[in-house]
Amino acid sequence: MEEERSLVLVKPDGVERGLVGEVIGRFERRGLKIVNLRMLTMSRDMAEQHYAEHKGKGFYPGLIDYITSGPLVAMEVAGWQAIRVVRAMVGATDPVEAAPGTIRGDLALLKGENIIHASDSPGSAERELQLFFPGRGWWL
Ligand code: D4T
Repeated sequence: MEEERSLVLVKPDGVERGLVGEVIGRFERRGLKIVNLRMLTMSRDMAEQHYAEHKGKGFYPGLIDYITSGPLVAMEVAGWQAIRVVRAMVGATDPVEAAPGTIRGDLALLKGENIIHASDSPGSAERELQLFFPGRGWWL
């Protein structure tokens, strides 16, 4: 655990609600750096790769529909223990359980529309970053 990179998504509901600047601003004010950024609409194929671990679960079809429903913003966030720090700032998966002061605790209400994703380990961060930023390097 030291300098780390996390893949963060502002999901389609977050983009639709105009929360991209709010989310990026929180990371920047914390001292984290945005070192890669792109807006895209995920294909179903890409969504199935990103959420492979959830395949077969009851909420999976709705999750794929939701994440492919419109443009999202993907970013690579870098900094000291970035994976842990970003997850703490994002809050619990179910916004009802998310502490006030966290992104979900302040800005979201429903588990199926929780506005943001952040990598949960260095291994998933590397896999997710390659999916959204293929061929990226570590020079930034
Ligand atoms: P993501 O991956 O979107 O950052 O969310 P988390 O890491 O916080 O949570 P997760 O992978 O367990 O869930 C992925 C995604 O599925 C939705 N979801 C999850 C849902 O709609 N119902 C559920 O019961 C669960 C567990 C929310 C986030």
